[in-house]
Amino acid sequence: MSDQTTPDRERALHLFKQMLRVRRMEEKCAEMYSAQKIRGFLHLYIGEEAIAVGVMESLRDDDAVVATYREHGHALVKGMSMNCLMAEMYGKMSGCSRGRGGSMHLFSKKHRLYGGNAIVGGGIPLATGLALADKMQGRDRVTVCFFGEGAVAEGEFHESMNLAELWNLPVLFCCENNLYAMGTALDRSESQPDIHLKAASYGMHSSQVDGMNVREVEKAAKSAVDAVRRGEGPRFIELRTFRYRAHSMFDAELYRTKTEVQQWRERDPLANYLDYLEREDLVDDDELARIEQEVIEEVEQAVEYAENADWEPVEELTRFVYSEEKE
Ligand SMILES: Cc1ncc(C[n+]2csc(CCOP(=O)(O)OP(=O)(O)O)c2C)c(N)n1
Repeated sequence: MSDQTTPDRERALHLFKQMLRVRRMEEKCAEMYSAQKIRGFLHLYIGEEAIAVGVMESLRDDDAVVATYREHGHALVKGMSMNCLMAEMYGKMSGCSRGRGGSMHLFSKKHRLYGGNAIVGGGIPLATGLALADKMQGRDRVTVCFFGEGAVAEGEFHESMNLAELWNLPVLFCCENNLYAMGTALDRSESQPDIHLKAASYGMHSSQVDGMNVREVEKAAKSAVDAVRRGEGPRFIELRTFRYRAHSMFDAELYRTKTEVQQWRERDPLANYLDYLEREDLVDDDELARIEQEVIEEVEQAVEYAENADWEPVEELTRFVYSEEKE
C-alpha cells in the first residue's frame, strides 16, 4: 500500500470512486424505496461517505467492522458486493443475510462485517467482545466500531469504554457525530457535546476530526489503526459530519432548517475532494467520466441482480427460528 499521507493519482481516484459508489448506490436505494421495491426501514448515509471510506482504507481484510443501521456504505467499502447488498435490501434470498435482515442488518462473516445493528449502541459491546477475543487468542487484528452520537447516552457505551481501556483492547471506536439522533439535537441532550472528551475521561486516547474531509479521516484513522495494531490499546475518533437526508424514509425533519442542511451541503465530501483532485491535477475529465460510468453500471447491475433474484420459498419461513437439528 502506498504512503497514505501523499496520495498518488491511482490512490486518490480510488478514494473518490469508493465515495461515489456509496452515494450512487444509496441514491438508487431511495429511488427503489419510492417505487416500493425496497420496504421496511431505510437509513441513508448520504453526506457521511468520507468516514467509512477514509477509515476502511487502513484496514486489512481480516480486521472486523461493526456498524449501525446506517451501514450500507460500511458494508460496501469493506468489500461486500453491491449485488448481495441490493438483493438484501429487496428482501431476496441471495441477499447477504438471506433477505431476512434488510437494510439495517447487513452481515458477512467472510468479510468480517458483524452488522448492521438496529439497536442504538448495540454494536459497541459486540465490538469490544470481538477485540477481547482477538487479544485473548493473540491475533494482531483490529476491530472498528462505527456508531452515532446518540449511542453515547446508552449505558453500554460507558461500560464498553471502561472495559476496552482497562483491558487494553485492540479496538477503534468511530463516533459518527452528525449532530442529530433522530430529532434530538446533540446540544439539547448532552451536557458535554464534545463526544471525544467522554472517551478521554476513561483514559482513552481520543481525537476529533472533520468527518467531511476524506483525507483528514484517512490520516487520523491510519495513525489510530497502526497504534491499536501495535498493542497500544483502544483509540477513539469523533468524526464531525452531517446526514443530508432525513433520519429514515419516515421523517418530516421538523427539527432542523433547510439553511442548516444547505450549509453542510457546501462542505460535501465528494465535491470538495473532487475540487482538491482537480487543483492538484490528479484527475482529468475523461477519467472522471469513466469512473462515473463504471459506478452507474455497477449500480444498474445490482438492481438487475436484485430484481431477478428469488424470494425465499414460503415453506422455509420458520427455518432458522430455532437452531437446526444436528446430524
Ligand atoms: C436502544 C434503542 N433506543 C432507541 C432506539 C430508536 N432509535 C432509532 S435511531 C435513534 C437515533 C440514533 O441516533 P444516532 O446514534 O446519533 O445515529 P444516527 O441515526 O444519527 O446515525 C433512536 C433513538 C433504538 N433503535 N434503540
